[in-house]
Amino acid sequence: MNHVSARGSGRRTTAPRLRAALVSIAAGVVAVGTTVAIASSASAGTTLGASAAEKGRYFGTAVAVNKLSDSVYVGILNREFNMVTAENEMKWDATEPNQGQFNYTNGDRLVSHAQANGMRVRGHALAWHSQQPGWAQNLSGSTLRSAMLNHVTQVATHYKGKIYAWDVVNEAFADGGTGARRDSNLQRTGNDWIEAAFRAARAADPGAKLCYNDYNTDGQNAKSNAVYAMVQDFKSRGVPIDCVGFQSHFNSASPVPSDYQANLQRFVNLGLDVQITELDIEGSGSTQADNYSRVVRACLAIARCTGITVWGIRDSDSWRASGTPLLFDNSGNKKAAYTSTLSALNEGGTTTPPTTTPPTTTPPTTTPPTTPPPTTAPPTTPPPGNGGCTASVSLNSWTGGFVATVRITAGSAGLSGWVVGLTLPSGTLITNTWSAQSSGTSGSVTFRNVSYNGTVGAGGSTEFGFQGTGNGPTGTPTCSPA
Ligand code: G2I
Repeated sequence: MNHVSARGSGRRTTAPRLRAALVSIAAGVVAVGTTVAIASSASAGTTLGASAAEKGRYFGTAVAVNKLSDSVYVGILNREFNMVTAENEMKWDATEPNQGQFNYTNGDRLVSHAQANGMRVRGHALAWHSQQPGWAQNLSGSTLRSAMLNHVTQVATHYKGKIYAWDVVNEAFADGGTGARRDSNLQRTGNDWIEAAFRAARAADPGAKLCYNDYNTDGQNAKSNAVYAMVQDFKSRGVPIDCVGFQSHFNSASPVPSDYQANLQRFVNLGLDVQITELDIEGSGSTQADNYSRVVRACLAIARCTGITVWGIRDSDSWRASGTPLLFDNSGNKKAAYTSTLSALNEGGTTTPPTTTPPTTTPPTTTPPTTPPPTTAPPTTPPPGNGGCTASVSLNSWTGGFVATVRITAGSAGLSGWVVGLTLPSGTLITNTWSAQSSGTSGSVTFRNVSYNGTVGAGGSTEFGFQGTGNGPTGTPTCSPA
């Protein structure tokens, strides 16, 4: 594919100019597919993660930790993905098999693997009617409510600082046309169980985005309307929620809805992020490939659709393997759906990257801020006019902690690597860094690109982030090509 050859060193000097020319042609002739595809190929990523990162997004997969010893599986995982979700290992039955006895062995293995390979982690799932341990299934009323809140608190505290976003509550609405809550032991503890879970999660890990996650909510219907009304109510009352996950399990009986993008957009309009959290599409060949590219295009068209996760790597890894719903075949070969997904990620010259979500409400219960946490304006760094790069920081802060998102913008020569330097106030400590390698945790710190985000096309940008205790960095970071 020309994606690969375009990244060869011999073409680096001419590619940006060619791309710039073609992008300007494309800008004037909207929706001429061929032109856009050629234009983007000059700086396009060659893996799902790298291509998503060029658009300011992530591309993730569900991981079964017992497959981390399978070299084909791990090879694809490490090459293609920059976000992981534990398929089962962070669920209630796995993490608290006996009441009050927590087992994080397999969840921790996934986090270690992710951190060692420059990937971030989506947490799945803190409170859910399914995959509860037997002891919880037998509880009810206030005993169950307390046990659930303790579970949320313990697990979110254990993984504090290591999780990009938590599915705090999963699948709490009923299918069908009623728009009602799903009947479950958790629901029977009182209608406010969902907001109670979100509040407990925010108090335990104020740096994690907190999501509500569900299926059959991908288009506008009674179920998604009910979720929408709940989120609207949460926002109006200050219940901490930052994102909604759309599982997006599709097949011929449940196809990609025609109003998929519009439905995701209406949630974004409520003031939160959306994520595609468990994507798989049964089928094969060009039909499946076209459906995957539709989903990718919908996400890229929405500024606050922050990323896409597929629910497994090879078809044989899927919870519904017979439907061959994933991007790699049983041997690990790329399918047509992989190619169309990568092409869709590489389409278009520029896409507005997602903004950083400010904390929606006063977060920790331990040290409640008297005013809503301050949020700095999103970065508006102009691209540098030469071969260098610039960096800017966007901060979400609260009393005692912060999350910093750093945007690197390449100059006219593009980048094949970058180093960002900044100084932290005394007493500030970095507790977690993603999408960069940091030289230290305090004082003057430098951050270098990781494997998938070093290459940035002319005028393009990429992001990394870190979080810590104390106050966030002040001043403009330095940026230089590496
Ligand atoms: O069902 C697909 C997904 C729907 N949304 C929530 C997700 O958490 C859910 O994932 C699936 C996993 O992919 C399966 O792997 O959740 C299933 C359980 O609801 C998982 O299946 C379970 C089997 O039912 C168990 O028998 C098995 O012990 O996986 C367990 C671990 O392999």
